[in-house]
Amino acid sequence: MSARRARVPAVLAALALVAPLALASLTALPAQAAPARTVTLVGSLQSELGCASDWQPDCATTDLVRDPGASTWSRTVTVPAGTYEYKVTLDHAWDESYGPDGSGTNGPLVVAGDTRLRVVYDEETHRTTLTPQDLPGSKVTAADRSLARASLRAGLTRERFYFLMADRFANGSTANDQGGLTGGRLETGLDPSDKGFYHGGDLKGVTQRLDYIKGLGTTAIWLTPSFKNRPVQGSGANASAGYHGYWITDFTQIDPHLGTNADMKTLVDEAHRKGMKVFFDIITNHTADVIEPAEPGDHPYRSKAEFPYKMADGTEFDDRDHLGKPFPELDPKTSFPYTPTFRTPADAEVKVPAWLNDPTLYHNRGETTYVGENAL
Ligand SMILES: [Ca+2]
Ligand SMILES: [Ca+2]
Repeated sequence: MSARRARVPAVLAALALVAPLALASLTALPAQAAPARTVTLVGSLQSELGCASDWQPDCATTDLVRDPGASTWSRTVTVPAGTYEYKVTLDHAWDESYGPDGSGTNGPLVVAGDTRLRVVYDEETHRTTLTPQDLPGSKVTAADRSLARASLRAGLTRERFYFLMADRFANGSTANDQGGLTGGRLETGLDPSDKGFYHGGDLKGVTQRLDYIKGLGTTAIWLTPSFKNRPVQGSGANASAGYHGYWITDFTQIDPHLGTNADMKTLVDEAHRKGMKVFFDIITNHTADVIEPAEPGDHPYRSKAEFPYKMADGTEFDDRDHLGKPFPELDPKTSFPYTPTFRTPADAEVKVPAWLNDPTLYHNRGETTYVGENAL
């Protein structure tokens, strides 16, 4: 008994020694582990929101407020009509600042009138979202729902597409900007100062930015046509480049300005890995301008009524009578309203696959007027 009693003071003494240290630690720790931070909406909209001027990281008027129990900070602001740029800064200084996509780049904002916006910054992703609060029709009615029907393409009706022109999206490799060609812009097609020419974007750039694309809510990327194009068409003031992908010469390889077939495989694999589909746009109703009429001057459209097709032996025929059946034998010299020729000997073999170089597989009726039988 006496032995047990004797121990008690020793234990108390030990506690007395430890306790002041523990208390000191408890009071000091929160300040070190989670310093009180501030998150501020900054930009050219700050003067409109009550700050002394724009781009003021220390203007507390546009501070966001921490959402309890969440990783987000938020505030609702009313922005008057105008064009603005914005980002968020931390701790009332420029040392750490983030644009809406989590990078350092400012975000654009254009509003046509007083607009109430919910601003939410997430400290885990560093992304900021702006959500309009008073959009008309925000209360969905039964009539609205009846209008929002599923697509007839049932498998795609829930996809959220991001339509993307690789040449204008992100330049992942400057090595391919000229498409492996040499010379000026009329040879290579490259001129980033002209909207009608290649600007340098490529599939590598898309692959590098897949997280950004997915962050927009994308479930499927729709690429503009990506096969190898005739780099430049037209002449003089009408010259422009195939950055859009609609002047295909080779249906078996990616346009060298955009990258390689391997780059496309990588993009598709990486997109799939992130849960996104990739839609590959292929133009099948025309190719690059390679064939031209031998007849000099302009080439207005010549209709089938006035200029019927002719078989190689000269017999007139209507192509509609040969749907699903073998086509009659044709002769490029006699079968068509205009006589198809190639601009250069090289053009006669430029298309891949090779059967596309057969001029009798084209209408050879002159310039389309986009109406009637020649409408695309
Ligand atoms: Ca301003
Ligand atoms: Ca490039």
